[in-house]
Amino acid sequence: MKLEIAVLPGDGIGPEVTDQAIKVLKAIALEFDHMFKFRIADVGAVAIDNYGVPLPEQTLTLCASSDAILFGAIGHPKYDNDPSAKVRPEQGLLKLRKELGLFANIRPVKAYDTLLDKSPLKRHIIEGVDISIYRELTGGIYFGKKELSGDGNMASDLCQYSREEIERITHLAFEAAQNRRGKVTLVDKANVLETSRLWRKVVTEIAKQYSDVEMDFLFVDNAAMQMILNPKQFDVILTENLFGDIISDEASVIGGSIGLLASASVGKKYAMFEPVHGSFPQAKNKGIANPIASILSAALLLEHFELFNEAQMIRIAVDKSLKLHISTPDINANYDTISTSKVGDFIEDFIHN
Ligand code: GGG
Repeated sequence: MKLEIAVLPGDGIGPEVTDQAIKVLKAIALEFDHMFKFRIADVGAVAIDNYGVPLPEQTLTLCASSDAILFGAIGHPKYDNDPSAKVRPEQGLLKLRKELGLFANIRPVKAYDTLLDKSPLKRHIIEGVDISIYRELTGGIYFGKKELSGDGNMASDLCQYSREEIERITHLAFEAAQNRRGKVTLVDKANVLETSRLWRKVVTEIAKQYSDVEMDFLFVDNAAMQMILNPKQFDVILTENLFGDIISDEASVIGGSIGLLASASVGKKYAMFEPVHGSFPQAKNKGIANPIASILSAALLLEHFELFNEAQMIRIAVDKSLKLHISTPDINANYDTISTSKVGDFIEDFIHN
């Protein structure tokens, strides 16, 4: 297969983890006789430095003319503590999702057998956990009108959802559940929020078309607690933008590190693959960033193009690396530390052998 992949490494540890994913994809291309072409562009703080905007026109054009996008991470501390900053790295990612219509962010969460004792949660609670989170990505409070009063003492962010925005991701979530354990949990705050009540109404209607899928609802505060108390009850979690962002970071504790959590963002036409983690600036260029989330995002990219054997090869290599403690310090505290690129080298070698 021939694939043109736009690569947006971004900021902080983004470039170093993305390098490892590219290394692994190149190994897959060689072993399985594919042709992957990588074209790199700026996004985030690095794009602001180079072009004055977080998503330059040429980056967007490149993404729109590629088969898929491999994204690293964005964010820079100099913007975090500056409330007056007019441009921010994160705007690049949000604009990219909106412009390309990437409305569903799929975040698989699983407990790795070899890391069961790494999680602060008890082994019997997390053993066997396998959740797929469907986070709505182009609506809600992230994209509603934002206002700050003239005196700077009042601010608002509008949370808005349309029926159509809810419907399209709901169908994806139910289709996913049909191929999994047949359950969708809608996470909302319908006792308080009007948008959540619309979500419940629309999801309940759509659920009738999927009689083989069980559906339940949880308020987000309860869902946050259930994720720690009894995560095995979840199969597919369907939720809006902000709740999905928070719940999935919480769920990463089950796997043992957010450095293991990959994601796919899909729309009607485009697809982007990125680690769930951010730019982790403190770790930049120290060789301590975990590349597995980025490498597993590459596996999701392959699955998107139905290259299942290739993706499976990456997953087996990742499992093996974890089993042998070929891991970065976030999950390897009791063993010798392995650098970001050494983890990538191990997975690359495994694929070649
Ligand atoms: N790789 C994910 C990343 O860079 N996240 C940084 C961020 O600001 N994300 C906002 C969001 O996911 O909503």
